[in-house]
Amino acid sequence: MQADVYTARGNGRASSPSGASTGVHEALELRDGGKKWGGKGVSKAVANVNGKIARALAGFDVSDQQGIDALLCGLDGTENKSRLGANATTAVSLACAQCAANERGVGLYRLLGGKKIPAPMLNVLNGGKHAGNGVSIQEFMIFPLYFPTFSESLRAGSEIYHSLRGIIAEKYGAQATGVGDEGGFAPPCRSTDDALALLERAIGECGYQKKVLLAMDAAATSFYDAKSASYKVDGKRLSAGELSDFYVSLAKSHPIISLEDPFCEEAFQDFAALRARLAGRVQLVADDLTVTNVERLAKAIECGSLSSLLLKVNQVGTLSEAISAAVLCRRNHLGVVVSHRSGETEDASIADIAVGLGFGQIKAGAPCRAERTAKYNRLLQIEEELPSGGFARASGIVL
Ligand code: 2PG
Ligand code: MG
Repeated sequence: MQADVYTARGNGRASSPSGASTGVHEALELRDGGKKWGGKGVSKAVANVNGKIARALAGFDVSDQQGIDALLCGLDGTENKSRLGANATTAVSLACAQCAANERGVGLYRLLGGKKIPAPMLNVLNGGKHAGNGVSIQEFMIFPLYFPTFSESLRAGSEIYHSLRGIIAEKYGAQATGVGDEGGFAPPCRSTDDALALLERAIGECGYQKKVLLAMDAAATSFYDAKSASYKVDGKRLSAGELSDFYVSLAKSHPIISLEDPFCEEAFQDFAALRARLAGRVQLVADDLTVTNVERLAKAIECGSLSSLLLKVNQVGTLSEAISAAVLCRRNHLGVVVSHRSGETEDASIADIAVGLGFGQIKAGAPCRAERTAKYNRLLQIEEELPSGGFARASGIVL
């Protein structure tokens, strides 16, 4: 949902996205329920923006982001934004940030202080809840890391994406080249190995073997069975230990440099054990485990569960709270991957946030569909504005 903020000197617009594989600990996205829009309407959240929130914010200094976000949290008064809706608070919080940038005549990334353009993780093959192809792992990404500029890394990503399309058409037929939620293809691969092999072949055909690595988001909560405490992957039931062995063997046979949510959203210790096994080789990213929430992140840090945090503003509901999570990561020498959602909008604020925070990594889907390309196009625009380019390459990855 979208919010607009107006002041005497400027205006700002932002939208809150939505996720298909949401973590149970995320802030609540307020939907209307009932029959209209299949229950997915947001008229209650819109009424909260136009009513309570608008009244409370009238006359507030839009450049005081922390003050605005504290006010939104106070007004909501719940642990998980369930009164106002995190969709309402996220849209307003980001619209205020955009308005403050607009008042000063600069891009939001400048207001956030950074100038490092992130390396993109492009999700080119979709599975799990983002596709209907029977593939357990949710995201297979290409990570063009070793290029001198962002635009060159994006070009490589785009070339590989189109080469992958040809390979899939040849192997599974043209009908298998439809795309999933994040713009990646969704072919009926028989195994995780098969999917990774397709990506490697596409990278090889484009001649980028040494410059483009692989990343995966397992989103393992979606294939975890709590009753039997096991995971169903590639048609097999695996214990956490067996799943850990599976990831270690995948990392041996494929050039995987980043792995997100390898276990379910409560498995702090399993994350930590795998992180130790893959130390120095693979970045372990926490998403559903930590949900951009400082308390859960602190617990994950204490357990040693992650090397980088996946940061999504709408998981927590305000920009300031998301920034607090990023600050905690910086203090603990952890990385941050700024991320889109599977249900995105044309809003490109995450591109500015990624540059502004300066951790050097963004995950924004395939180079396909306008809600994904909006983020990449914004990064290209920022690259033109930054004289030195400021591209992060592989520097933001924490292994
Ligand atoms: C994820 C996200 C984005 P969703 O799991 O990392 O790729 O998916 O928005 O469905 O939670
Ligand atoms: Mg994820």
